[in-house]
Amino acid sequence: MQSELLLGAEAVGLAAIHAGIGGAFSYPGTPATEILEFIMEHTRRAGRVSARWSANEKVAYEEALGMSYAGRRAMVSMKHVGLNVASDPFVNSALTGVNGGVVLAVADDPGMHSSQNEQDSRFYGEFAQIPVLEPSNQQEAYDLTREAFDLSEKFGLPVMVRIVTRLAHSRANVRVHPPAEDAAGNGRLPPPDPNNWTLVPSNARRRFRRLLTMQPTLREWSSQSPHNKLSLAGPRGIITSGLAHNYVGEALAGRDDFSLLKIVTYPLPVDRIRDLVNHCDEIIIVEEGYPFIESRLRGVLGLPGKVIHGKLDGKLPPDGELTPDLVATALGQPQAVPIAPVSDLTGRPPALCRGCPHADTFKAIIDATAAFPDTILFSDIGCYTLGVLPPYKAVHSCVDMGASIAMAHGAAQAGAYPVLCTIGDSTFTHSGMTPLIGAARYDADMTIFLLDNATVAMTGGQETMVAGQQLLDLLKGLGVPAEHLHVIEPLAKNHARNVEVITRAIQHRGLSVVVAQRECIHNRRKAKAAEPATKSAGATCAR
Ligand SMILES: Cc1ncc(C[n+]2csc(CCOP(=O)(O)OP(=O)(O)O)c2C)c(N)n1
Ligand code: SF4
Repeated sequence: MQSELLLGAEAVGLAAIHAGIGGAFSYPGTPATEILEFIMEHTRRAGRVSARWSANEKVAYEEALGMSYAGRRAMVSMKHVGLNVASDPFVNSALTGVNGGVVLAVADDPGMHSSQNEQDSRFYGEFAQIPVLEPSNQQEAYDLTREAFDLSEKFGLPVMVRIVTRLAHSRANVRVHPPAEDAAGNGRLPPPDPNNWTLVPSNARRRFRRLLTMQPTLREWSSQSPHNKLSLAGPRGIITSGLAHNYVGEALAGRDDFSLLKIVTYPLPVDRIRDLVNHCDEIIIVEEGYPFIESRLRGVLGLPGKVIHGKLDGKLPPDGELTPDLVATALGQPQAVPIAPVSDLTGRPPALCRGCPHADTFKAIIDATAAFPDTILFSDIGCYTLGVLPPYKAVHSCVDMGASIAMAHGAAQAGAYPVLCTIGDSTFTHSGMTPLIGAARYDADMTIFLLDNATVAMTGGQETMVAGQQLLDLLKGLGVPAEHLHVIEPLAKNHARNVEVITRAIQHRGLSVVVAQRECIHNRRKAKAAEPATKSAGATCAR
């Protein structure tokens, strides 16, 4: 058996390849990005796996579902908030069911290292009523992802694999198994009855009843799963899952007086939980994310005669990531001996890179709006969100991808003036185009800044869907009048002209769009470094 040193995210990607997928679909988002990047890198020459970025997570999910319908296995991966975007096809796919196995790998971000919230995807799994697997280490990330494809085909349902940042982004040796026998195509299963996939009410009711009648089977599978490990010892019990299992193991090193249940499968393995609860007087639940297991264990009325601890009674903090020390303290164990810091560098706030095109755009916006003290600037998610920080302090909102245009339209309808918004090229094609259609249709009194740096910079420089002239054509096609579509090149030498163009756009009492076109400097460097050696003078990319 071979062994490979893999990130948790890479272990998920490799397992999908070894399970014989026909395709992998995703939209970039930390900490899930490396799943598709790994699959792209490792299947580039194989040819039989289609691995490419999608326009957004909903599209990625639907592409995976289409591949499944056509009889091939499909992997779809995203960060947790991406599942909000993909939730419509995700929830409905539990009714349609799947043909080729569909595995959804979701990476949650407790502690919000690079996210706007720390929602827990297990709730989505329960909401859709599908099986969820939660690995606690890189080996399990590999093993469970492979198994998830078999489960998906066995139950005819999508299966979710939930990982978290610290697992996705840490490495360990993983023993890998030979690729599935039929990995060269994984057959092409015959298409299902099209009525199953066509959710008109008569079919949808039938398919929803199928999903409901499957629930006892799923609960039975979960209760019988050998992945959920129960060891009964003393009257103090611990229920743990995912990454938190490692912290419990570390805290208990050398102690065997606690009873312990490790949960890996959802719906919750009720029989195993009952065994532990019957055996123990006091139970602490240690889980990464929201108190999902804990809230279900407590129910509405609690468990009479049992003492339950966790995030809901303050034994563990309700927000942020768990740490080995937090868990040790909650279990009444000594904390680990502190490791001396390797340096005394203090933390630094993030900032736009020196030479970033967004910096020049913000400088021009700030000077152009100096005469308008009531300016509101809605922003979006990307490197340009850093315009909220000094020295710019120009950004007044950042809610979710694509929100800037719709929020600006709402504010314009409230009579606010001037209303501005900034959105990057990738965020625009992710979910900014639809609100623009409405703003153009009603000639909303607002100015949109489309920051075209020709890449998805914030997540590491993935390729963008549309940039340059194509983006300008797209804007016109969506209804932006040519006379109010302006292009600027954000460079210091153009500052005066750019301020003048922006001022004109703001003074126009209707919709204006200013496209700031200049490539991200890291993208430029990457492109230069990729040029033949004789031509290249550039440094390697810093990110
Ligand atoms: C729903 C969702 N998906 C993915 C992400 C991760 N993400 C943050 S910003 C961003 C795109 C940024 O690209 P762009 O809008 O072109 O701006 P740039 O960073 O290039 O300036 C992505 C994919 C997210 N925050 N939310
Ligand atoms: S990565 Fe590119 S877009 Fe992002 S801050 Fe740096 S230069 Fe600007």
